Amino acid sequence: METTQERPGGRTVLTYGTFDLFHIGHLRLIERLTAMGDRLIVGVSSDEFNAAKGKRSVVSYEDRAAIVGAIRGVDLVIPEHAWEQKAADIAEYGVDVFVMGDDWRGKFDDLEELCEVVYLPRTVGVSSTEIKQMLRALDPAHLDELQSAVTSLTNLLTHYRDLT
Ligand code: C2G
Repeated sequence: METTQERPGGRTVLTYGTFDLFHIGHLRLIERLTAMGDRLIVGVSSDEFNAAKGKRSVVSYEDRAAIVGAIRGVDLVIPEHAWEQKAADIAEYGVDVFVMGDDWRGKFDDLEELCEVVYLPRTVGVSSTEIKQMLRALDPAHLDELQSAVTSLTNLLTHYRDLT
């Protein structure tokens, strides 16, 4: 991975994200980004900025940044501290194309004055939120709730069957 001093020629691509509980949707996006240029810069949301986004990530910024930085084709990881830093990052790193998943479609069109803006289709069926929900369902405390609900339903069905 390069340091901020190296400025190779070619087309520079930029994206941002939380990348919590890194999953195939994140990987498919980054793979497509690496095919769009010669240098890929990924802004990873800091824990504090996540809180501002109303998100509490499971994995720390340091670990999320390390995971993203280890992916083949990611040349530089920078911290994302605020919504407003994109224009300055685009200027500082000579970004040619800014790319986000299409759940953000239209949200960053103002950056079209500075560089190309592209929204790519999200990978359907996976998200950090869904993974968290699945993990919660496996939580023993939650399983007790489910068990008592199943018992009540079974008793109700048995009672109903006795009545008919
Ligand atoms: N993504 C995707 N497919 C999924 C899930 C996410 O393509 N199944 C994309 C999103 O569209 C986004 C990137 O992966 O472009 C990172 O997603 P998140 O980690 O959820 O980041 P987000 O909360 O969207 O933060 O300033 C921009 C924000 O930091 C983006």
